[in-house]
Amino acid sequence: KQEIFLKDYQPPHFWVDEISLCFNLGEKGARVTAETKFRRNSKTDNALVLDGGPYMALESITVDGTPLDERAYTVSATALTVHSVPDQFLLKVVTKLDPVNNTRLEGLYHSSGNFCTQCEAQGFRHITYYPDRPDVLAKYTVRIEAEQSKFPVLLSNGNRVAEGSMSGGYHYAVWEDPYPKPSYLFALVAGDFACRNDHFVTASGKHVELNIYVAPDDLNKSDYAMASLKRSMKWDEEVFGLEYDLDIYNIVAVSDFNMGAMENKGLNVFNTKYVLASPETATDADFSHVEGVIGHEYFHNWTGNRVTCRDWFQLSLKEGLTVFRDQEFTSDMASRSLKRLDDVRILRLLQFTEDSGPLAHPVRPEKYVEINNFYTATVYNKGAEVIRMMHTLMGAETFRKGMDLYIGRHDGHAVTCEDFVVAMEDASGLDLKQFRLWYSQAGTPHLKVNITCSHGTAKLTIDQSCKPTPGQPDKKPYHMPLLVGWLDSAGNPICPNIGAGGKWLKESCLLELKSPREVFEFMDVPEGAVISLHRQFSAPVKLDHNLSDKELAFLMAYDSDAYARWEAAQQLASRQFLSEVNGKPLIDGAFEKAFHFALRDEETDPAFVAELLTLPSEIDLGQKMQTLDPAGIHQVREKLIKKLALENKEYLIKRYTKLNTGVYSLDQTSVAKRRLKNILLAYISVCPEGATYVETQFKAADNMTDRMAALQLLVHSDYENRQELLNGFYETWHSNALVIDKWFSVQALSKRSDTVEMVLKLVEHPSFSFKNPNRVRSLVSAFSMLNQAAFHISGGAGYRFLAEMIVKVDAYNPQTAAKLVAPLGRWQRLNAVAMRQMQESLKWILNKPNISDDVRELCLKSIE
Ligand code: HT7
Ligand code: ZN
Repeated sequence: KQEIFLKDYQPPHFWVDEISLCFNLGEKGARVTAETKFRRNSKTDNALVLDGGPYMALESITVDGTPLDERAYTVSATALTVHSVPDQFLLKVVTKLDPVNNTRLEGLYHSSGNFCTQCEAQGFRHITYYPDRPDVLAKYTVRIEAEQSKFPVLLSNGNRVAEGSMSGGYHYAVWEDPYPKPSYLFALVAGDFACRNDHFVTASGKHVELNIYVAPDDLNKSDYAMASLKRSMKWDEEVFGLEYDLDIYNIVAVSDFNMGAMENKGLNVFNTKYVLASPETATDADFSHVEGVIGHEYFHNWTGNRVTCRDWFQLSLKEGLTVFRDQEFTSDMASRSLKRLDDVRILRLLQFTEDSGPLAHPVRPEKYVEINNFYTATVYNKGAEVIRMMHTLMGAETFRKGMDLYIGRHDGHAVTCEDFVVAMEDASGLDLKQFRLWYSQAGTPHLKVNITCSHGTAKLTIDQSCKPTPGQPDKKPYHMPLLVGWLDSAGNPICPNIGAGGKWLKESCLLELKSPREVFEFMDVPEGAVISLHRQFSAPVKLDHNLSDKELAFLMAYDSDAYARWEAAQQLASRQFLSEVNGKPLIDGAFEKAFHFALRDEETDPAFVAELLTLPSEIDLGQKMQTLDPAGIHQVREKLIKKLALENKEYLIKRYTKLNTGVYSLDQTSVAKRRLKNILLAYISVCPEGATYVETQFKAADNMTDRMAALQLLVHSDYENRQELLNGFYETWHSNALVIDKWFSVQALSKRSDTVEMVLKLVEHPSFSFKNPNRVRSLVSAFSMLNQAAFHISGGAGYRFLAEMIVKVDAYNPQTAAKLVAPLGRWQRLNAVAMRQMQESLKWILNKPNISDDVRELCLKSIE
């Protein structure tokens, strides 16, 4: 497959004004009749070239009612070419599809007895021949015909305009979407579902019918999703002035899905994982993900659907912006500071790792082979950080003006990231010329901050740099906001004078960085004051500084900025680890003292205390080492956990016991307490009496958060009845797929030394399936992406396991298989033996016959 380049973008040769589709659905096959009205846009030659996939059969084709002679067109595996067409015409094409055997889960497929579609990015071409590109917007009318008893629910985009019975036990429904849309937003669902129905009245008084369709047994797990949808609708009106535009909003949950959810116009299709939640089956984190993803898809209605992308290089235009919007939504619904910590953690775990390896690419890539490989943490999460930096630079009010301008200018059009930045510039008057480098340069910038203080003047010298990434050896300096603050010697916020180049915004000062070196001076800084850097994680960078352990411990105790306070704790702990990994124990035990203090803090939000007590993950620590030593990190981290636990045992047990009371509730205070309680239990679990506490919580738990927390600790342990309890959990929950996913994951995340063997056995388990993406991710991704020590176990068994899984999954589902490849490309900082083993695993995959283009593209890049 050939590379496609952003610089080669050309407008389409034909526009489509309207398309009318008729789906006749049967388990033996589906017949699709597409009648498309084309209008010529540019006269290059007379031919019409339409995208089409290799899995459908062309049954008939007419132009303006005249059947085409076989010599008048050519069909290949990827296109239909009609050699000569008039400037305007109606093309009628009938295709035959095989949804039951579609395990790729794109186009039209069958999942748990129901039909559904997935068209982003290029799935529509597997349904009919069409200009399957986001800049061709058309009005859709869709008729669905299916057996009434098996498929009572027939849905598509827009509003239902007709329905009725047909002969042979069939029925039909006709849907019309008044808003022109690209083909990637088309959707159809036919099946047997239960429906949770509700409504929402918009700010302008419009009544919107809301429906969430789930499997009949799951109806009792859909109320949180519905409440989240209503909160999303209200929030978008209040914060962005954006109202819903159709009379009906449908969500359908399916269990076989390549990603989290899909924002099809008026008919979102969701992975069950992001719809179904009840206290018995879902953890607090699951509830929060449901709310976030429901919000994300809803917010796409404006940022993605009404204003869409000109081409797929602009993917971050809708994804980065919509992630930013869903992050803001969650921040407003729950705790802004905790949400920021979660987002920073994810960014560092997924995006920083991506940016430092062979798969690094800009937020707006310049070329791709397989677009599905570009639904990445860089496009989504770094894209959201880029939007957030504009928000920080101009402030919330001006950002809102920029959004209004962007939507007002581009509603109903397919546009570019450049159009967004121009709207922001026009609204704010800021010059974002240099800022645009965030879209075109890959890699994580590195800031080195040196602080010196003399006679009340603090001088900040900030050097920025960015390492080369594939194809980009030299980087220009970025324009970014750096928020900093000051604390006096008692820990109170102060605002010393800043000369030119800085601006105080309440308790934080906004510094704008543009040059490779910037120097700022704060005047009249009192004796003993401490600077707090990188507040709110104001730019997606790595930052080093010359603050002492004592200053970090002080920030960890007093900083009013949650991110900076947490980061101080993380850095203090990291320093202790890294000196221990290198064989030099820290003499003054600054982190241990700070831990002792934080554990006994009963004033601060318990959820935040939990964050302060959570040590940096093995992956975080690995990112800080020149040569990655997964076993060494694991050992030292476990040793420190044990030391902290034993030193604080009585207090840990006392505070745990106090928190382990009260009835279950999902309110924020209860969630916060559970979070702290379960962190404390993790420390207690490594004490001699730990088994009793863990087992008691596991058996007594009345909710999945507490049960899973205990189960994870059981799995890590070598407690006597470990296997028995793990088996018992399976027996109890075997019929709930989402809970069994968790059962696979906890085992994949085990800290035990026999994890690889366990994971190899789990692939043989009757409940494991290579066809179900959730199940594959729950075992294979959890193991290879999150369990650093087990994945890198000496001998290379972890790498060989992952390679085998990639090949097996690829045979059914290339998109899901390709998402597993990245860990095999992270060999650069490993020792020579591990490096070779990883590269051999990549070669082994590449030598397999019939490997997909999706997997090949990533393996080739990873091996370079
Ligand atoms: N816009 C969607 C991205 C997507 C997708 C979703 C489901 C299956 C396959 C997919 N390919 C791309 C999801 C989102 O970002 O909201
Ligand atoms: Zn999205």
